[in-house]
Amino acid sequence: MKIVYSADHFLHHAPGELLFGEFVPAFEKPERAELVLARVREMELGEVIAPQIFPLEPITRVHAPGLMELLQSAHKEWVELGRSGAAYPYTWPTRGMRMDRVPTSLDGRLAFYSFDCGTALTATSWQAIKSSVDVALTGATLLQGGERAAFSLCRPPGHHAGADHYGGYCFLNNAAIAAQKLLDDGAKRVAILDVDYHHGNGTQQIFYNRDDVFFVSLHGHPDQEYPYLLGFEDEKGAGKGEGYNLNFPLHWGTEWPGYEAALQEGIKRIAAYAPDVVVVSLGVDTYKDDPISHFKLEHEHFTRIGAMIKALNKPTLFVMEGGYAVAEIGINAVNVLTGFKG
Ligand code: Q9C
Ligand code: ZN
Repeated sequence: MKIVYSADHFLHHAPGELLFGEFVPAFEKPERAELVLARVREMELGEVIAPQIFPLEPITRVHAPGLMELLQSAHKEWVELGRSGAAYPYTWPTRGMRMDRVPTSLDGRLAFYSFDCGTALTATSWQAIKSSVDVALTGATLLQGGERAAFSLCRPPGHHAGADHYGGYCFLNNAAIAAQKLLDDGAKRVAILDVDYHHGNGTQQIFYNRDDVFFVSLHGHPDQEYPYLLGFEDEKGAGKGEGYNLNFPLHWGTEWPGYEAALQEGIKRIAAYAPDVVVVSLGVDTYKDDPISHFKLEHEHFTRIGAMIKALNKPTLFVMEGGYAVAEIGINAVNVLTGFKG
């Protein structure tokens, strides 16, 4: 399969994140994509191509203009305020606060459009964010050109970004934008299978009221795990979208048998949906040694995940999401893809 990659991802390198009371180096760092790329080459997975450059229009199909504008201008405004370092929010809206008007100040807009303190904007982040979307959209184009599968080596990741909010190291939802583009260009139904360790809250929110995207996510139980406020089993979609959202919250310590059973059920439900295309939000932070996660998958299980997805026999776009056991991220991500190739 072809791999879409851009070195533009280096332009997003956060200085760090506030985690459990300490400012720590960013887990989501450039080395991640480089090690996946190195493993792709080592395993001769396929030709590595550069993304096409798309207009902003496919992004506006998914995201609010105010969010897009903030991601582009936040750091410049930050510097104009005399500040150094990267732009972070430091307050968030809560019940009873005004959500019917967008603040005009920079700090107000950072608060309004974000949901955590781990997702920094630097002077050049926007170029990497936009390029990551182009990597995903180019992968979608490959499927439209008749390829059975493609791997969009996106960085920064996307699945925590909703229509009008960013967080969880994610700014724009690469997988959702690619899925929407496939629909806009003629697909009738797209299934998104999210195997990242964290709940794909952004993707769920974007498609929650719709029946043309079936979202299935396996993730750390929100009773225990980030993002804590979404990803429960009883979130099944709303309105026309009722029945088209499926969450498998799994507890800390989940090992392959429990994971496999949930994945098998999710895949069965996707097959019943009969999608034209499958988009996989491919996070490998389910790995046993991931520094911020609590599942117990081993290298060989990623190969099994790929083989199970292959059994759907659908055109499949893999979009890179999380995975922070950096030394092993290449093995785990590429195992899914070689498992898929069979
Ligand atoms: N409990 C992705 O994998 N911080 N994002 C968690 C540790 C946020 C992960 C803190 C994790 C976001 C794309
Ligand atoms: Zn994750």
